Amino acid sequence: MGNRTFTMIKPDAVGNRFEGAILNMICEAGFRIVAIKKTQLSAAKAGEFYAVHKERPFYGELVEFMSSGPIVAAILEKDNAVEDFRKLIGATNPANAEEGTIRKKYAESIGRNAVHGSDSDENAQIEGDFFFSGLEKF
Ligand code: 3AN
Repeated sequence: MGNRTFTMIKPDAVGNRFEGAILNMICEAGFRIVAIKKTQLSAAKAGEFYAVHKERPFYGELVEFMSSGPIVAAILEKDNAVEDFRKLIGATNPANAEEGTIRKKYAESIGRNAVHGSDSDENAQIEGDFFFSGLEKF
């Protein structure tokens, strides 16, 4: 069980000004912010981040959306971080997300689903390193 995960508040949620409310839910759920930044991905960088989904039919749409506006990237710390964070964000499709989850509250659709959460300890490490240097983690 790892104690870190990686998240992005996606362009839909940033555009809708839900950053503060989402960060508040994350902190209230017991996660500590290890690193955080607001940035905008180029299409090339978004493509690199989501390279594992290259063969999926929605890859082009995903890359276009994720580079369409600013995002907030963060590394979060808590016991059992990856699993607990995925519970907090809810199902990929907000229509299937449980009450009280971030996606239920703030996501618009399966593509514009407000937040990203790593799906394994290994990916949490890779994704955190994609955005943050050692000097940016506290
Ligand atoms: P999750 O983010 O819940 O781990 P994945 O890994 O299946 O979900 O998908 C990665 C991202 O791709 C999702 N966050 C979502 O934004 C997007 N996505 C997944 N399925 C679809 C779909 N059918 N249509 C459009 N975008 C999708």
